Amino acid sequence: MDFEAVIKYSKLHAKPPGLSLQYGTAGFRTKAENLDHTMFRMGLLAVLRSKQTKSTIGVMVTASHNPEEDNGVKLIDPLGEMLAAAWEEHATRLANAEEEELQRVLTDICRKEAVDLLGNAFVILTCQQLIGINMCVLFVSCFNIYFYTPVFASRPSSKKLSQSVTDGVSVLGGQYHDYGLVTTPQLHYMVCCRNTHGNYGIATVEGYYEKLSNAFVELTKQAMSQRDGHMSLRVDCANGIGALKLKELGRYLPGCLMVHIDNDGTKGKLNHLCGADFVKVHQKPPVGLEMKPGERCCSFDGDADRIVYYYTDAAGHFHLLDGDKIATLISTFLKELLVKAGQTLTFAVVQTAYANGSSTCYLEETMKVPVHCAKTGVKHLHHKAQEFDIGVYFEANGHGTTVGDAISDMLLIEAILALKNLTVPQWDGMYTDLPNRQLKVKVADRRIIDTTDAERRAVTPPGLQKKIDDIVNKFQLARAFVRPSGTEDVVRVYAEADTQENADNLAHEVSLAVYHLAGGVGEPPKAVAS
Ligand code: 16G
Ligand code: MG
Repeated sequence: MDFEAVIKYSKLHAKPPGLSLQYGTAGFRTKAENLDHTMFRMGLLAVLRSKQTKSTIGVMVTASHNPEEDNGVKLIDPLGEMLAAAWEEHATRLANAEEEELQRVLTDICRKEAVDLLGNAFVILTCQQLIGINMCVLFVSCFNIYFYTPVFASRPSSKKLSQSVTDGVSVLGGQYHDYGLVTTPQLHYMVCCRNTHGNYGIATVEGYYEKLSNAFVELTKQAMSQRDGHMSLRVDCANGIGALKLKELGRYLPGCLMVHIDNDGTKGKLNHLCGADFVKVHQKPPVGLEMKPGERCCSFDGDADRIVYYYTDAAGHFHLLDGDKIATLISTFLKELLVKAGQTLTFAVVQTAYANGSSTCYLEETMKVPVHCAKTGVKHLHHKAQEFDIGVYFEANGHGTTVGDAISDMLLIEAILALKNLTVPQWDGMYTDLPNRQLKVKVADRRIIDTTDAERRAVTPPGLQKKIDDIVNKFQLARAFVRPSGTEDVVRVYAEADTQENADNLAHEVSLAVYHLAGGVGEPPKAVAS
């Protein structure tokens, strides 16, 4: 390794002394102004990982659902999965090394991971810059580097930050190639395809559309031929990249599925009052979408790795079908097929603490499907799901399947609805969600909260869990937990109970407990306005 060059370039991306960051649930996220050095160093790390695995590695520069002044970066492993845990630790150490420690930390990583520095590194960089969001995607593999120049520039930080990544890649001898504008899941797909030499699919966006649309057509052709008229779906694309990609996919889909795209980025701001996260957290329809009663609608999030469905009934009531309902639909479908085929494969559903209690109860007691609870974050669910012949995993927020892919999940849901000849209200009627509420609390240092039992119980600060238990005991069918966010500087609170009013009150009381026992800052949390 040419340490002299690394150190010289590193000075151009100098670390703010004393700044400490953590590779969180899905990479680093913080104010863009504090990320330059991290980007450069993740460029270095991606090359090392590529050399070690002799494979393509993805690096994505993204601000995801965080506010506009934030940005972030995550690495994608050879099979399109999230970065291995040991390398997350290397990432944190590398990002936090002061300039004079850089050489030692790099040498240490190479030694621990037996990186062959003489090996090649192939890197592909793409950027996604849409209204209100910029995401840059970098692939590292053992041969080259691909770079994509953004179309719309609205977050000034991303261009510079992606340049910092490529500086890091080049200083260790990587090369560039442009992979174009892609969604996060498409990036994961490409990484997997490249490293499995076409066995998984062709590593192009066309290959992705062909793979998904062929599977959809194959799966549904019989059901579609028996239908009167086409199926139709309204999609809120959160003003993100999903709109563009869904339009492209449309060319590969037969006329039997009509997709109407709303919030396509031409008018609104990314994720602003729309998108899967907004719909799930606020439990109301997005702005910019005119729903007719009974009309089947869904929302993607900004980078198209989450999806939730919903509709309004004749009385105008809004009904949300979140990740739990999606997991239930998919696992019920698969379970029925397994029973029909007389198969004895191991089968389980993986959820997180956010899963609605009714969904867990329905899966376990009615469907007789084993359910496991994992920590928040796709990587945790993914690894648990891999323990079974068939594992279905979804977070309640609509993040599921391989790494979360709103487009492929949408097609799967549409296919199942067609095959089972189900309407959304019928699907919704599988079980009734317990009313729930999510809140966030600002504290001085969210690391004060440590959790156990897949984040369902707080171990620290002392007294907090006891207080939560006491509050929960005052309500019926109640459950609540708190956890430090892995992507935002807040503590998240989840509560569910027999009525919406009780869920709101429970969430508020637990928020106050967090505020008082875990170093809340600012005004105490206010009661939820129903
Ligand atoms: C990230 C995770 C998502 C998780 C969310 C939780 C990935 C690819 N993404 O977006 O799975 O639900 O963080 O955020 O793992 P929080 O820790 O801020 O609640
Ligand atoms: Mg997302």
